[in-house]
Amino acid sequence: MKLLHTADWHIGRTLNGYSLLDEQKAAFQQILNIALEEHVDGIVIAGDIYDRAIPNVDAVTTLNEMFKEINIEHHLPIYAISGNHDGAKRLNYGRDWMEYNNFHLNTLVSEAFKPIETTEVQIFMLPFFDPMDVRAYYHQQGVSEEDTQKIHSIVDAMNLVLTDMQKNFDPNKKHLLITHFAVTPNKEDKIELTSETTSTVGGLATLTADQFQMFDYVMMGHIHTRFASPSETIRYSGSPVKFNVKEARIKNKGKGVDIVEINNDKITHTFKEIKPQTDLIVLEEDWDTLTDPTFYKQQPIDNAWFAITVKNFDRSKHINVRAQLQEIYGTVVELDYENIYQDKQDQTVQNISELSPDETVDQFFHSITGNDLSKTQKQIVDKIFVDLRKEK
Ligand SMILES: [Mn+2]
Repeated sequence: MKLLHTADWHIGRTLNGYSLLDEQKAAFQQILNIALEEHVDGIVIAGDIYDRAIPNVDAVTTLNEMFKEINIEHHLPIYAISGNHDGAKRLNYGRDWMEYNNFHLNTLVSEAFKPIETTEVQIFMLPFFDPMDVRAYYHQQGVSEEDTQKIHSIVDAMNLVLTDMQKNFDPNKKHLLITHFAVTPNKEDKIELTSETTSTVGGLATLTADQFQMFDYVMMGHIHTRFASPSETIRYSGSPVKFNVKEARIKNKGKGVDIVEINNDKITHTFKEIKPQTDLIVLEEDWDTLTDPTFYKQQPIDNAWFAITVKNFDRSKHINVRAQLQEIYGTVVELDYENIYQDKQDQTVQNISELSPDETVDQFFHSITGNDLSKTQKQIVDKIFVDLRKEK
């Protein structure tokens, strides 16, 4: 059996207000092409399919088209679960109908215990959950409230769920798990998590690789880089698209999907790259360099988004900085300055809560330009604050 493993599509996501939908569509076409070239038996989407619980109309329409292409046009099975960004109940709509076409979608803990069976494998699909969801599930199963109260952390909850899954293991088959959590290599090692949502996992304890050892292979979502995979058999595919500037800073770490091949003797994974349609480039240079044609002509200015930090910048000497940079680079999704007065600023800025509003403006102006407000400028600031107080 051969599966394509992807996760964290976050359809509908924006980057500082810029829609990523076209980028996500381009990535999707590549994912589909890889699936067809590799003749996979299905596509695994390990959670965070949408970016939010109530996605906008464009996002819903786009995802619907994607699923249609995979499942109806190309007859490829889909194995999908919800992540912490998805609205579990909403995404669950239509589940029973889709099942008829090999579109498997689990969004509730209660759906995780019955695997999808082929002649060689059992695929368990465990959506993202909160310890509270697991308490509710076991309470429904007739476990006393006293006992469900003992499920404190995500680790407690996961151990219970995995143990009950294991009861349904067929010893003659390989056991695969699709899930959506932050899992670390072992209790001692802490890896840097790049998902901004890890704090919502709940509980103080962290899930560790050893908890999942009963599975032959685990396909995960939640952390957006495959380099966070805790072991050879517990893998993150990473997101197919770069979602933020922090990710763009990490050079030579392309996005992609995994092709997972399940054979009798072993399970292997092969990374397949997805090329960005519009790349996100981080530049940190002096103003003179940024506006020097010999520099910017080497940049993919027709075909990329830029996050720019202007170094050693004297803002008093320039106006319309963003406009000038956009003239050269096109879309500038993020603009920062490293001020030449930075040191001075550190000395002069006092505890901001001790300053009056006009003093705050005064200090800000000084830290940016190195000058004090003129008499006229002070009058303008005063007038604005007086007007604001009136509005209150
Ligand atoms: Mn995610």
